[in-house]
Amino acid sequence: MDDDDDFGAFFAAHGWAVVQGVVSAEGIAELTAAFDEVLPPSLYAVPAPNSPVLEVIAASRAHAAIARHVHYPEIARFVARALGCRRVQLLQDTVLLKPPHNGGRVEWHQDHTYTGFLEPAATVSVRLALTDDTVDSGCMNVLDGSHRWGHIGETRILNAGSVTDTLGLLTAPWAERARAATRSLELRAGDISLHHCLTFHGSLENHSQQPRKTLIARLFDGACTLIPSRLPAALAGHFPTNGDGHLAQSAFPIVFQRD
Ligand SMILES: O=C(O)CCC(=O)C(=O)O
Repeated sequence: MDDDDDFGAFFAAHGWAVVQGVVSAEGIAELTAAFDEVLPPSLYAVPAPNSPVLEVIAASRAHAAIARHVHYPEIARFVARALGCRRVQLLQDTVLLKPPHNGGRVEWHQDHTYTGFLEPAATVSVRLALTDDTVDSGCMNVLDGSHRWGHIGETRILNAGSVTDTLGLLTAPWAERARAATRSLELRAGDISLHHCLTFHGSLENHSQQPRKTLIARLFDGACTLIPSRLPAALAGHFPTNGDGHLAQSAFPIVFQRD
């Protein structure tokens, strides 16, 4: 087995993975400066207990450092290794801030609820920690192996104002299984975590005095096809396809391709 096989086998079994020390301290400083332009510290300078999580989508369009990171082939290569696929395309990037003083709970969900316009379910989120993520600062929790439980609930594509709890839809024996499968993904700044779009995940409040800053790239297997009927009709124009139903690279760039 080579490294790719080991990593792919771990991800296939667990539905998540952590890789330490992917981005250097200099890289984190540069990305944090860009992050702070998108979500300025003045937004959370005055303690406001129980504030919601703050998210901005597509910050890469205006910030070169963020664009470089989310288009970096070495990041996408982790996704190719995780999924065992040949081509990886960028779906979206998000900056996420969990405010200090008990802010920013994210309910349990599967990303496929929001990205289920692509089939098969082969989208992976790569989260880069810009600050240390600890249990105290509300690090992300996953349910180990839950990517093999299927998709629970309805898809809510581009029409959901907030992430809602779908773990609560599970019946009692599954809820017990969920408790036993919970893992907390603590990260140091510069580490990444990856999770499959069917892996249940969420995070609790940030009880620390510092913000938790995360940069997320959502990437997908270029072999996925678009299911147009799952998109709101008014937004279909934002999802151009090639003649064969794959999302066009003009809008969703190929960021990694095996020879
Ligand atoms: O970082 C978190 O706490 C939650 C992130 C999340 O829900 C996601 O990446 O889909």
